[in-house]
Formats: sequence, structure tokens, C-alpha cells
Amino acid sequence: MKFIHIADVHFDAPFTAMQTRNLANQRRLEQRESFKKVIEYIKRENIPYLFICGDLYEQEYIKNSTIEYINKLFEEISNTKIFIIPGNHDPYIKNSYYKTYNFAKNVKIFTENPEKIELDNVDIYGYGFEDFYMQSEIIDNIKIENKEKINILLTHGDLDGAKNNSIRYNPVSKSKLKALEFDYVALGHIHKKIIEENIVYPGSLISHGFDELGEHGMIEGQIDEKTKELSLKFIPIDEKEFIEENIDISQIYSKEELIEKINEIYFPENKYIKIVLTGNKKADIETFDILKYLSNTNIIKVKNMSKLEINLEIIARQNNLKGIFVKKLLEKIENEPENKQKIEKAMEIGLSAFN
Ligand SMILES: [Mn+2]
Repeated sequence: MKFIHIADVHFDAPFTAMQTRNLANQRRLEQRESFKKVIEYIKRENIPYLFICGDLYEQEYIKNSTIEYINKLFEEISNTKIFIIPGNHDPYIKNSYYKTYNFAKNVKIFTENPEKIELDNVDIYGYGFEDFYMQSEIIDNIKIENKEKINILLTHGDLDGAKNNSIRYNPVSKSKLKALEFDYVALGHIHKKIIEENIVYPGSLISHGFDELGEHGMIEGQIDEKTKELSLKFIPIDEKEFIEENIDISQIYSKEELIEKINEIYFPENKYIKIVLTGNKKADIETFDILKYLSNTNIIKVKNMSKLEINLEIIARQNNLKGIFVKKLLEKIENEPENKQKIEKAMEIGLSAFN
């Protein structure tokens, strides 16, 4: 049997990181495009099963029209059985579309009560979120009933506390899962692709920002009906990729020179870029508003991680407003070392105002 496994599409997410360049809408279009590519692949390859393991959309932002769009695509693959797990962003709550919307006949939506769907040669077990949090270990109530068949488990949750706060997001222990002896465990929640033998996070279908670097896509799996042997393939879907580019600015002497230098760098068009400034920075180079001067609009963030190269001690001894300002902030850095970066940014903005 063949299947496609996706998770964490997050339809209608606000993509706040993209708003610096007004690209949030663009990203939502790319999100629809990517989902459509999954459906087209399933249609072309005649894949009988689609597993969507949580966070298909964002409860807070999802529009009726987007649900219509998703469902139309589901209807286009009417020969494919679609299994949906509600996640912590799209829980099966009272006013959820999962409850109120009339989805296509080939769609099965799971709830918090584990269910087993019996098909010809495979049993599919699943459970998901009925609220924005789920703490109980529902996994303890699951047991394979027919070991002769192919058994697949679908859920959305945190494997061995991969994330902080994992206790609130359906914690599942790997050892418990292994002991259950499913042939495949399809998970969602962690946005990074993780393949631990037959326990799999496909990662988010598309990247949601600079904390999700690298390729994003779906898992195509096949389980041999006789030997139960599993083979997996990752298929990239997201045509854009988030990347970080470090620039050492120690040898740059003005803001203009820095802008020119960044504008000379070639980036392929399918990248969203974060520029990270490193090294030592001359005191009068302002970096906080540099983004608006950069010609490549796919650069959506400039982060200054460089050290201020300036003798602040000398300025702090000056008996004027600037001296008092620097002295105060230097004291603040000493008292709150955890806020050093923020305070240095304030120092930079303040000094540029004085200049
Ligand atoms: Mn998610």
C-alpha cells in the first residue's frame, strides 16, 4: 500500500515574519500552491491514502473560503481516502469547521477518542486534539487488535518532549510507541522533518520562517503487504526556501558601503533571506533601518549580531547628555547581561540620534 503523509500546513497563518516586505499574502498564495501540488501528485500517482497529521489550518485565522478551497481539492481525489487529525492549532472544538463543515465523502476526521478504521488490508488508528491543549496520555489506551494486517497510527503530538512545554501537547514516548508495534506512525506538530525508523514527522509542508530553514515537503511511503517492509521517500514541495546569510562587517566603514555590499550579493529567486551581520561594527553605521534600502525584496530581515566597535568608556566620561546616556546604558548592560543585545541596539539608535 502507498500513502502520502503531510502535516502542519497551517492554512491562513498570518506569516508575521513576512510583513516587513508585505509578503504575507504572497506566502499564503504559495501555501495554496504547495497544497495543490500535493493533491496533483496524489492524482497523478494514484495514491490511495492521504494522512494529514494536524494543524491543517489555524483556527484563529482560517476563512470559510479557504476551507472551500481545501475541500474542492479533496473532491478532486475522490478515490483517495483522506484521514485528518485535528492538531493544537485546528482542534476539534465546538465551532470548528471539522464539526460544522460538510467535508467530501472521502474525508475522515478523527477526534480525541481513538478510533480504528478497518480497510481491506490495513487498520488505521487515529486521535487528535479537542482543545488547544491535550495533556492526557491517550496513547496508553491504544492496542493493535489484528496483528495480521498492516497497522498505522496517526496523531499530532510531541515525541519525547522534543519541544518546550511538551506536556501540554499530547506527549508521546518513543519507547511506548515502539512497544505498540505499529508498521507506521504518522505524526505532526514538529515542523522539522524527523524520520526515526517508522516513526515520522514530515515537517511543515511549507516553511513558516527563519526558524524553519531548509527544504519542506511531504513523505511518500509504501508498505509491502506481505513482508510489511516500509520504504519512505521525502518529496520537496515548498518552492521557496528560507536561508540565512552571514556578513562580516568588520572591514566596512559606512552604512552606504554596507548597503552596496549587500546589494551586490546574488541570491537565487526562490530564497527568502535573512542577513546576519557579524564581526565588529563601526560606531556610526546604523543597521536598524537598513532593510528599506536593500534592492532585493526577498531579503526580509537584517539581524545585527556584530559587536559595537567604539570606545564607549571615553564617551561615558563626557560631561554631556550623550555621555550620561552611554553611562546609563553601560550600567544597564552590567546589571542585565541577558539583555545585552537589546540594550546595544538601543545604544546604537540613541547614538545615531545624537550624531
Ligand atoms: Mn504546527
